[in-house]
Order: sequence, then C-alpha cells, then structure tokens
Amino acid sequence: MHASASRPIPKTVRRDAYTPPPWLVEHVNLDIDLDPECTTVHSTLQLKRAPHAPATAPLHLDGRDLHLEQIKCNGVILEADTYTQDSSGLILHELPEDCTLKLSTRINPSVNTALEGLYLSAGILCTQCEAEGFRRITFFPDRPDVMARYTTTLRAERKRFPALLCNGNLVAEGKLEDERHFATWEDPFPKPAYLFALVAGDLHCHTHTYRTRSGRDILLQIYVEQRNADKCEYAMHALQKAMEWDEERFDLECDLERYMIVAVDDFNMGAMENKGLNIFNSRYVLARPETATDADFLGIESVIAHEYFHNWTGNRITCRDWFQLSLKEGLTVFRDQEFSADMNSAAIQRIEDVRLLQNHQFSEDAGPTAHPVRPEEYIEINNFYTVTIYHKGAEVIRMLKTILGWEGFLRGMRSYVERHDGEAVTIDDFIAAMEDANAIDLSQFMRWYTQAGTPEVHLSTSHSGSDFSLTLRQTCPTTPGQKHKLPFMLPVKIALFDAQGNKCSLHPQKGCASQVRLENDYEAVLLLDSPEQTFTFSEVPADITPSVLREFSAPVKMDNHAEHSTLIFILRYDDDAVSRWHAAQSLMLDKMLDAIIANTAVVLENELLEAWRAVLQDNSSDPALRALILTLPTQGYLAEHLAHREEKVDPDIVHRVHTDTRRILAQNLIETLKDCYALCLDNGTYQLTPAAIGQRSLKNVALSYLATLEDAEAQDLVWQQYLHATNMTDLNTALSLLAHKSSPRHIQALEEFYTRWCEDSLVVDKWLALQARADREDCLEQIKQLMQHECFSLKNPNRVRALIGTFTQSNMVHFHAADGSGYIFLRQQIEALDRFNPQIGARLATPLLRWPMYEPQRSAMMRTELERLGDNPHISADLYEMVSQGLNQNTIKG
Ligand code: B3K
Ligand code: ZN
Repeated sequence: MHASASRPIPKTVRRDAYTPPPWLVEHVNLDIDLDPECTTVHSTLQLKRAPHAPATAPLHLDGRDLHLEQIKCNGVILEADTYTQDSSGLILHELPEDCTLKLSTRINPSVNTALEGLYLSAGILCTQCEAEGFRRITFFPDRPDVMARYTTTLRAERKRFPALLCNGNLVAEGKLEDERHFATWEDPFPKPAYLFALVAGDLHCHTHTYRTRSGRDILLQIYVEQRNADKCEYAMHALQKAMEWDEERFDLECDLERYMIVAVDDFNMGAMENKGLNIFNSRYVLARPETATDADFLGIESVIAHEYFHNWTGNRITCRDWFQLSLKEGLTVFRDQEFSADMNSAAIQRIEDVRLLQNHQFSEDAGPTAHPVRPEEYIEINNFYTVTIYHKGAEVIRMLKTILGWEGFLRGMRSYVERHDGEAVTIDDFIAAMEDANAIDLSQFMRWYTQAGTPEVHLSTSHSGSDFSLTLRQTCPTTPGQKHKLPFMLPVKIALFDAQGNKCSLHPQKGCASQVRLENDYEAVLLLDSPEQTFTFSEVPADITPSVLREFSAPVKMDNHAEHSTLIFILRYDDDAVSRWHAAQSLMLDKMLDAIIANTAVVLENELLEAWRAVLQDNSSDPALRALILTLPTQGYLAEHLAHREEKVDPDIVHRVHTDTRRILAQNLIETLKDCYALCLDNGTYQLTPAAIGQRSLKNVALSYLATLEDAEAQDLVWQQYLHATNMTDLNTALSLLAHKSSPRHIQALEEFYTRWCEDSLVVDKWLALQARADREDCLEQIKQLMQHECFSLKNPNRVRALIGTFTQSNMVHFHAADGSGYIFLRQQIEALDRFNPQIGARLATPLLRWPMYEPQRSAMMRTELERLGDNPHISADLYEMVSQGLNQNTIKG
C-alpha cells in the first residue's frame, strides 16, 4: 500500500518518546445533560502545572468528534485565537500555573457506532473509555498517567432513563423540571480518564451485600435489561467468590462502598473494569442452564473475577502509558486463571489456558503482527489488546511465580502494592518490586517483555552408569523488526519415571545444583539462562522416561524428539495432567502431519487405537481430562505446525486428514464410544459442579466422534440428545452436529431452534456460530443468507463475531475455498465494518494477514484482498496498521 495525497499516514506512537504530563488535573467536575441525540457536557478542570514543567508548557487536551461551545479560564471566556483546535484536540497556551478551566461541549451518542465514548445500546446510554474513549466525551488530557478525582452530575429524562449511574458513591439525587431528574456521584479515588464510566437506562437491579474480612459492608449491584432479571444470580455469586478469594490468596480487600456491574448487548469486547462501575458484554453476565453452556458459565465466572481483580491490579495501581498494558492485563489474567483453577479443576484450567496460548498466541507470534509483551510502538492502541499482551503476559507472571515460589511471588506483590498504590507505573517498577523483595536479579528475565516470538527448547538426554543428563538448548525465531534474540531465563519443570511408571527421587549433581530447584523429592525446576545447558542427576535407574515442561512451565515449543512409545508411556503413567494431554496431542499431531505432508491416507496403528480405547474406558480418571485428551488438535493448529516446518498449507488436505482421523477413530472405537456415552448420561438434573461439567464434556466428545459415522444407532443418539436435552450444553452440541447436514429434517431442526430461542440474543449468537462452523458445501451461501436474517446486524459485535468471526477463524476448509470466495466475502465485511466500527473491522482482518503460509494460489488471492483493503485511502488507522503489517511481509516464508 502506498501513501497517497488523500491519506495522511497515521502517526506511530513510540515507547521511548514518553514524557511526563506537563499539566496535572486535581479535580474534575462533570455536569452531563444526557440525551441520545444531543448530550451536553460541562467539564470543570482544576489544573496545576507539573513541578518539572517549564512555565511556557502548553496544555494539550485530547478531543475527538466533539462540538466545542465555550471555554472559560478562571471565569473568563477564551477567544478562539487564544487556543489551537484540530481534529485531535485543543492546545492552550500561556495558562496561569493554577487555573480552573470550564469547557462546554456537545455530542451525539445516537450516531456513535464505534462503541467508544458515549453510545446507545438497546436504549441504554453507556460508555467505553479504555483506551482513548474519554476524549470522545469531553476535552481532557486522555492519558493514563493523569489521575484525578471526579464528581459527576447526570441529568436525563426520568421515564426513559430511571437509573443514572457513575463511578463512586451516590451523593445526591432528585427531580428536575420537565419530567427530568438528576444524580450526583463522587468518586473518592483518583483515576485515569479511561476508568470513567456512566450508564443511563431503564434497568432491573439485582442487589446483594458483601461483608469484607475487616467487616465493611459493600453494596453489590448487577443492572440488566428488565427482561433479563432472572439471569443474574450466577454472576452475582461469582463476584462474591472473587472478592473472598482475593482477600484469602492475595490479601487484597475491596476498597469500595459500592460495586456495580451493568450488562449491555452492544460491546466491542468482553467487559470493562471502570472504577466501581464495570460495564459488561451481556454474554459475560447473563446465564441460566437452559440458555447458557458450561463454557459460558465458566467464562462468566472468570470475566467477573478478572474485572474485579483489576480493581487492585489496574485501577489502584495503573499503567503509566499504554506500552505498559500487560502490567495490568498479564497480571490480572494470571490472577483470574488462578481463581478459576481454585474454583474448579486446576489441571483442566491449566490445559485450557495452554490450549488458548498454543492455538492463538503462538500463531500471533509466528505472523506479521508478532510483538513483545511490552511493545515498542503502535499506530492504534486498540490493535494491541492481544493474546500476547494478555495471555503470554500471564505466562510471564506465572514463570515468575515458578521461579520465586508462591511465597516469594507474594512478597513481591506486597511490595509492589505498598510502593505504588495510587500511582501510574511501569513494568520495570513491577519487576523491581519483585527483585527487591526476593534479592534476585531479573534483568535477563526482562527479555520476556522485550523480545517477541515463541522460544523453542530442544531436549536431548544421555544415560551413563547411574548418571542421567538432560541437555536443553534454546533458540527463538526472528520476528518483525527483531532478528537476533538473546537467551531467555526460563523454568523447565521435570520429573523422571522408571519403567514401571513410578517417579524417581532426584539428586542433582553439584555442577548444576544452583540452577535446579527441587519442588519435592520427585520434581524439580531447571532454570535455563544460556543457549545450551546440561543438568545431570545421580542414582537414576536404567530405562528412564523424562517428563519435561510439566504443567507447561514456560510458554515455549518443546521439541523432545519423543518416540511414539514414549508419548504413549507418558499418556498412560504421568501424574501431571498437562503432560498426559500434551503427549496425546503430540501423538495425533504427528500422525496427521505425516499424512498431510505426504498427502496420503491416515494410518492409526493398533497401539494408538488401544491407547485411545484405554482413555475412553479409564473410569478412574477425571472425565474432563479424558475429554480433552480425546479432542484432536484443531485444523488451525495443524496449519501452524506445517508452516513451522516450512510446508505450504493446502486447507483441503488438512481438512481431509483431520476428518478422516476422526472417522477412523470412531469406526474403530464405535462400541467403546457408545458405552462411554451411555455411562456419562445423567438423570436430567443439571448440576454445575466440576464433576458434572466433566461428565457432560466427555459425553459430548464421544457423541461428536459417533456423529461422524453413518451408523443409524449413532445418528439416533444425536437426534435423541437434540430432542431431549435439558440444558444448553447438550442442546448446543447436538444441534452443532446436526448442522453439518442439510436434509429437510436437519434444516427443520435449525428453524425450530431459532423459533424457540429468537428472543434470547445470546442463544441466537450460538445458533449463528454453529452454522458458521458447519461443514456443509453451501456454508458460505448459508452465511450470506443469515446476514439478511432478521436477527443479524453488522452493528452488533457479538453477531459479527458469532457469524463472520467463527466462519473465518474456525471453518478452515470453507473460508479457504479454492475459488477465493471466502476471502472476497471477508474483505467486503471488513470494508463495511471499517466505516462504522474500525475496532471490530480491524480484528476481523487477522486471518488474511497469514497469506504467506498457504499454497501459492490461495496465498495470492489472500494477498490481493489485503491489497484491495489497502487501496482505499479512507480506511481507519486501525485497519491501516493491520493491512500494512500484512503486506509488509516481503519474503514468502513458511
Ligand atoms: N480493559 C478492558 C479492555 C479494554 C479494551 C479496549 N479496546 C477489559 C479487560 O481487559 O479487563
Ligand atoms: Zn483486563
């Protein structure tokens, strides 16, 4: 793409260009007259020049799409020639060192389709300010290191907007003339503008009180649309559990008097941690067993906790600038993962987290948008709310915990909170607190924040007498802008198994002992910090199988050249669930990759089939773990591995091999699958315990295998489950399986489901998603028709993600149709979305950016669609950044 006269190249923001704010805001008084078409915002800022700033330092106020009516400084109207205004804001010169600025602006929330700033969702007025949305409400130094106290008065029509909510505590409310009313809120905590929020609407309020361990009562409120009043109880319970957990595990008590959550249908992401007034995508609040799946319930529990945990890690201690985003996000994801592990099954939680990392973050690291956990530059910060910042960021925190031990990690956390409470800080500040509390040098560890790419660790072993050595070698591939990588400090957790499947006690030899931390007699953490290191253990019996990277102790690709017999051994004997699961994945991955690369039939040896049968029959193991073990790696994951081996991806072959593998497993294990299915059936009473969830997931995995067969009995099981399901988990699985076929009976089932659930938009999203995933020849035609359906709107991000996102990310064979129709379709949707919601449009572009992975014809077609997007001089900065990264991959690498 080329710069053209009509397209100014969007500005790049660089981390090293940071300078502290020259002006501080001590207090903000907002008086907001709410109206969907014309909202007026009167803002009064108490300003003070920062001590370090020169007397001539001008004041920059960010502002976007605002209509400025008036500015007054210390009561005097400022004439237009005393300030500069452009499309990004205002610059005021020669202000007195202390002054009061009053700004009046007007905005029109009803035309705000970007869903940033103040907008309307189903008649509710709500805000989204992170990262830079506050500047769409009023002029302000919209940067996270400017923290201020806010007092806000909201005024609105009483009937239409009975609830008027804002951060902090309600200090006054009352009636006004003309059927209007007001509410004044005071937030006692200084906060950056990105944590500001307001909501006005006709809402049902679900209330509870929580007594903290120091005995303070906190008012908890969940606000939802009236029709959803019966779907809040689960979220409320999750919130209370999260509050209790943070007290126990992190010694952090809630500082608020009132904690509110509001659910809205139109939301660009999952939820937002605004101080005391979280705003949530309704999919992370609303749930009943009839409408929500087990995965939905777990998702709600984790997102409710995540936003609550931000109150300390993010809100009280916030980021100095947006390059520090992982300071709050990586840490808070780590905290929510630990919470979910404690509430449910730690092993399953860990595998799910690893799955997400491998399927999404590893591929981000392997593509053109790869960036370090602390990026060096960005064009549009909204593009940087990524799996790398969030989930690799969480892995980095997890490694710290592994290296320092839980006690050491907590000591570091305590010192971080003590030092920085109330401040806007950096990742360096966090690491410094960890270092000082543990008397450790983490300068090498910092490379996890500065170097992008997934490190690869190669293991080789040798046995000499009773000495057993593990040699670990680490490398890290080139990523955009980073050719040479330095070695990481990384923890590799190990155990050694003897031939009977028992763990051996570990005796590290002197030469390496300082780099080995024994967790107990049988498990050790090896601390790697060089390109290659050897760890030797004494008194090791012959015939040893090492179990390495237990619990997935570092976010790396581990290559241990394991024989299939070794993997089958680990699958059978290892007591680390992650290792068992990983061994099963590796086995199947190898089988499928071999068949794909040679483009031959899949062959599954008896040994493998029997290992699978043993898992199906192993009623002593956790059903949830068995379900995960039996789930094949995704087609997308196969594609990434092909690319890693420098093989071009042909999606048809990947799809054929994947489908055949499932069918061969099903054919060979049909009776065992049926038995397993029957054993997992419940009595129809829905329970949301880890055991019941696990049982349902195993049952549904078994059913998914059976559904690949033409066997009449197997097909009947799917229909029976569809007809008699008493919860959404079972119903959704059954309908997803039926959706692959297009006989009149199957189509009728889809229609019936819609008629039954059309009033519930979250269920409608599932209905769209399962059709987008369907393996039907006419899948894309179906999707185009669904876009015309009464339930669909491009303006609603959940609908877009369910239909278009699912199709382009999870339906490999149809998205990558050989005629390029999937690519053209996606480009058209991105073009349409970019005009009104650039954040959502830019995210959808991700699959096209990976064109170099694919075989030449598809690769060329994908690139062409990216070029078409880039040819439009009017695209948003969000899309510009994505497209230019996509096109800047000169070498067609594997
Ligand atoms: N902090 C928000 C995400 C904001 C995204 C802005 N584009 C939710 C979260 O991570 O908790
Ligand atoms: Zn977060």
